[in-house]
Amino acid sequence: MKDTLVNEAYKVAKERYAQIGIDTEAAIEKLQQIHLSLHCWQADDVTGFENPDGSLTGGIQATGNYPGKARNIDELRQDIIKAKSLIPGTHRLNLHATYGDFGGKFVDRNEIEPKHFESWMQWGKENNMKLDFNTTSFSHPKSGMLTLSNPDKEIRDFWIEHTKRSRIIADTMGKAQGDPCIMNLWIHDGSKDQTVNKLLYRQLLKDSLDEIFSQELPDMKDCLEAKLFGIGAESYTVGSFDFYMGYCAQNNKIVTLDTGHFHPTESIADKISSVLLFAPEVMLHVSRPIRWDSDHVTIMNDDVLDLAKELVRSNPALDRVHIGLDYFDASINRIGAYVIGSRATQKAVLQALLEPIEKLRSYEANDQLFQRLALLEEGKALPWNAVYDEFCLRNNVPVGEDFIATIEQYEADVTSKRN
Ligand code: RNT
Ligand code: ZN
Repeated sequence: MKDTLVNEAYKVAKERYAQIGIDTEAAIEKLQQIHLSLHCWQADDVTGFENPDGSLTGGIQATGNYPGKARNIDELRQDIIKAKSLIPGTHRLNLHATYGDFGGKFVDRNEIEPKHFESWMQWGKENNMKLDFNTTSFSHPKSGMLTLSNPDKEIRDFWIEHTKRSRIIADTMGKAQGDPCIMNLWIHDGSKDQTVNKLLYRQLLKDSLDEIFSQELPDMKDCLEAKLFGIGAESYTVGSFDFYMGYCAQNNKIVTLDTGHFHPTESIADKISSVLLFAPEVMLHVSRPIRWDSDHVTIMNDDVLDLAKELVRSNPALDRVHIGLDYFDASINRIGAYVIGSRATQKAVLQALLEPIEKLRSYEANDQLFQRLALLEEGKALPWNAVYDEFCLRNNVPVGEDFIATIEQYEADVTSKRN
């Protein structure tokens, strides 16, 4: 894309927005401050380095076998650096506990330590990426159908130990980067068929969490991710939304909202203004469910746009919401998947930042509802894309579809040679 063309289009867009009282420079500045938490697991289909030959369990699935997935820590890092070079702004990296630098040795989940993530902390510093963290209770012989809610104390204690250690790792990362590491806890605990002792497992999960959180750690923050159902756990999920909403409200923990974890017609956007009244912060897992929690690559669809708009409209929600991505498509170029999803999320946030919210609110307050709807509709076609292009240019990343060629080149030079 010619720089001058981008600049000219931006100049016109800037004036057009000024006509409705919107400062595009302020929107660009704000977007620059939004650091996405990029999920490390798109690069290798949620395999990790604990047992690269193991299969993915816990009711989640990466479908497809597109060639070139990262096979080790160096390849994963190389791919993430490539993806990052095509996404404007500065972003975080979200690691799962199974992505430690285990040096080829088997380290069980109840043995992980900060030293296994030292090279990541170093790498993060060198590459200007702060780290977030996740416990991993799936894809392990002790995963079964119940982990932290297992009536078998030995298994429950194993996962409590894993989670306690994960929090210490997250805290060490937070300290090292001078910014809290956000640690997400998602467990697949549930049941395929009708369950008659639901209360018991939820009581056990609550007790496990209470024990885990009894240790105060200043440099990390906990977030808890609910889910509706998983493959093989269709009838009952211990960690449902009601469960975690209650737990987080009572214990001042961050609520993780994964856009694939609700009934298909439920609006995740509508949850923001409610959840933030009762929980301190929200962590988002922006994903694209198709018919189920399929974890397709995020695109700029109405769901994502609505969500982004709520973040801005529920001001100051943007300051209390962490935006992470969570999808794993193994059927297309994986670096391309990162770039598409990240840029789509940013484009949605930018459009939200460019909304003539004052005017819309005054229409609403005055019961001018035709006017409100008309301005919302007209707003969709305002030249936000020229602002995004300018944002890319200022961040020295390819504008528009130009990143396709860069990824094709990387595929020819690097990923296609892996097998
Ligand atoms: C699963 C959850 C969870 C995982 C990652 C890999 O449904 O969304 O966040 O996708 O932890
Ligand atoms: Zn998720």
